[in-house]
Amino acid sequence: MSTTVTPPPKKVNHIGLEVISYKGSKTTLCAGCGHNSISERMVECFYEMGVEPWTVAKFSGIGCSSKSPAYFLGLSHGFNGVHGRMPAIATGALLANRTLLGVGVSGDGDTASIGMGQFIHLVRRNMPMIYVIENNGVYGLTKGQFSATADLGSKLKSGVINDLPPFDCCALALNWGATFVARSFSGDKKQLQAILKTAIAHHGLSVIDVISPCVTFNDHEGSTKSYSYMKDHEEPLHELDFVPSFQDISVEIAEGEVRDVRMHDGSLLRIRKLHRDYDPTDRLAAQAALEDAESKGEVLTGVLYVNTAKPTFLELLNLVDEPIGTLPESKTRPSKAVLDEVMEELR
Ligand SMILES: Cc1ncc(C[n+]2csc(CCOP(=O)(O)OP(=O)(O)O)c2C)c(N)n1
Ligand code: SF4
Ligand SMILES: [Mg+2]
Repeated sequence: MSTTVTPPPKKVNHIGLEVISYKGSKTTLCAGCGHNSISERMVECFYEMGVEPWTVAKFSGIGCSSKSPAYFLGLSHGFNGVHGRMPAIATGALLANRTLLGVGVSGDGDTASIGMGQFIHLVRRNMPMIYVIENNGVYGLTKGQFSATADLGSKLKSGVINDLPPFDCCALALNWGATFVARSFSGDKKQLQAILKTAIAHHGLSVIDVISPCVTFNDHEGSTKSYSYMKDHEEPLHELDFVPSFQDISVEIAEGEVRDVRMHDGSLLRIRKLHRDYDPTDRLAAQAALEDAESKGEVLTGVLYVNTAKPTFLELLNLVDEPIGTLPESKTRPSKAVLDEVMEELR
């Protein structure tokens, strides 16, 4: 007698997609590279948030980090640009189609060395997109030279000491008006998940600096971007949880235990205090906290700053709701009569 075995039901998210719909190609990065963990978090977070992958556009520059968008969201749009020029490409694409959810992945070299000018203008504009910096303190792809985020006194494998002070991309982003600024560690799964999900819900630019060790060129003693350095020096500001808008939020919480920040789509960033009082809506306090941590050699992680009120670049430009890339010529080009009138006025 034959029995029919019913396969177990497939696990899907709230829009009915399996996790495989959020995966990308197999990674070609080194085993143990922090960037691979960040790609895994991307897959999990977009799946759990139920984002339609075809509404996402991934952008990157050049570097091991910039290769990583190939390893998640294989059904999304993607553009791998020139080194340090990803912000201009992302800005153009998102202006042409404002309905896309932009996800930029950059490196510390791509952002803070060659791409600094582009990065700072993206921040100034509050371009609505997620901007992840996979920060390992070196140019991994070109064999481990110091980048502009390498800490003063940090040592290369060859023994060379870095004698220049670092740029802190979070401090720069805070200074120039970013509306969501966070720092995390590729080895801190829970924190990075909550930060990425909040960034998906955020209405504005989210700058996320993730310390992401390069196991091949910058994971030795004397490096300040290694796994062991981060284990000893990471100082989480708070414990984070993200409650999406489609989930029941009626969990019993004792008064004073957590602070909720309501995001644009109604979801909540739930912040549980650790050792200190920290208000992530106070920009000056965030800057002071970063400076204090730097003077103590600590790496402060968590949501440093969030501002849900500032208009985005798309709002400032007063763009039409429809993607301008799909408008017919009759709507985007003045008629011959209008052009003739303009010419007449200039006579
Ligand atoms: C215009 C230009 N200048 C220099 C290079 C060489 N180059 C390729 S990747 C890279 C640095 C990558 O470092 P980072 O952005 O930190 O990425 P990682 O590989 O560390 O993830 C450099 C200098 C290039 N490809 N293009
Ligand atoms: S060289 Fe470094 S940054 Fe590049 S893939 Fe290998 S571990 Fe990652
Ligand atoms: Mg790097």
